[in-house]
Amino acid sequence: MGERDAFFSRCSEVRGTALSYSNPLIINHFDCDGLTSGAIVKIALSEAGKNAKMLTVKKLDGNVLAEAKAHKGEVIFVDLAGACKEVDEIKDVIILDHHQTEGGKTLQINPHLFGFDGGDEISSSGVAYFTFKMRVDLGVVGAVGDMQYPLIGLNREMLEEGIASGDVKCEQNLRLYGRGSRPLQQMLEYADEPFLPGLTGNSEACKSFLEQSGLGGAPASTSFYELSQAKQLSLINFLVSHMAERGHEKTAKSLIGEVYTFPKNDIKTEMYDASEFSTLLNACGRNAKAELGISVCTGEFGAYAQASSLLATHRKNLREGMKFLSQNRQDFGKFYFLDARGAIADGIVGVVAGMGLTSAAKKPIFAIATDENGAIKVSSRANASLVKAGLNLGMVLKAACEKCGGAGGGHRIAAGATIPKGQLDCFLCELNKLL
Ligand SMILES: [Mn+2]
Repeated sequence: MGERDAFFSRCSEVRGTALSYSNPLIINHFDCDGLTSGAIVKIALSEAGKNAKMLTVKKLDGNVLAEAKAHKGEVIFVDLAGACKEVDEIKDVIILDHHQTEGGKTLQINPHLFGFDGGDEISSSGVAYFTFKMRVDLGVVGAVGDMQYPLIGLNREMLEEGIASGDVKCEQNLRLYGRGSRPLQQMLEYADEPFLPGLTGNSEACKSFLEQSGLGGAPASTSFYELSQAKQLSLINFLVSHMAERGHEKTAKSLIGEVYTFPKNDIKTEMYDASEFSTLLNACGRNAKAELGISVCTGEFGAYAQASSLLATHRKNLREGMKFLSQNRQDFGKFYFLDARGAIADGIVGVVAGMGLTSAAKKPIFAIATDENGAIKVSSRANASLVKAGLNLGMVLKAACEKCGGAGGGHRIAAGATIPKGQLDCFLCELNKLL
């Protein structure tokens, strides 16, 4: 158990400092957790009458640090910078983060500094929620987007506050993508997390499956969430036995779990459901439309429609990426390797790598793509059992980069790095030594 009181008192110290700024610049990370936490800070400041500038970035590199310094103070780093020593050189700066850190001179609110695990107990969105006590929906979405599932620890505390205020609902339900935002048939046909044997990609099979489960009469546009509870249950039962009959009991079980929804948001949109909301925001960030993601969070008119069409394209890219992975993944003994340069965009290669690593995998995966500067972007993913056995991908990437002239780090279960174009062999050798 971490030091709760100290954590919450640091939250209020950070809030006080943030609200004292007159011309703040928010620099936040571009993934779902970074967008939601950045949006919470932005909304909190705007409610206090301050119009903060926002800079959403893929990573904290020299250019971003230079911009931070050029702003002459009042910089708020969100979901990054926790372990960056150079930040101490900027004056008037605060950090809200959850990545592994030892802390520094800068005022920082980070679960790791208070004995909490920022890998699975709370993410930046939760840190931002507890700092400003608003938009608990965004708090939950960021945690889910950072793969902190199910919600435990401080995340659980945030969830319970959301349930108490009527902003969040938590129940055991179907965990298939599109349960709010897609018609039933599409939900089954396009299912890719996980694939549904005999259904995914086969529209005729999905249609007759729905007829057999007694849902053939429902209007074609009906989503899972619009069904009565009894019909939801019967569809789940049919789906589970369909999978079990085909020898996929384990996958069938993974279809059911805790689901977090937001009754105050529109049931027909991704924003009704934490997991779908997070996918929507990731699609914005990973397709160079981070600002759009922020606008969706702040509820700007028209933003949702744009984001939702972007998501359709994003999912098509992911399906193609998965296909590439299934045909090109190599087994390097201690790890899997995917050279996706020229095939998968650097913004989504990590997502693809994660989707391609099952919970039963015995080794991590490292995937590479080319970034906008021509350097090699590395994304690595592990699973819970590998982490439990002691694997720390953040440390592995950091160490490998020290030898090969790159920069990397992150979490135990997911981490990233950028290395110079000519250093791939060196990097792979280091991985082989470190793992
Ligand atoms: Mn994060």
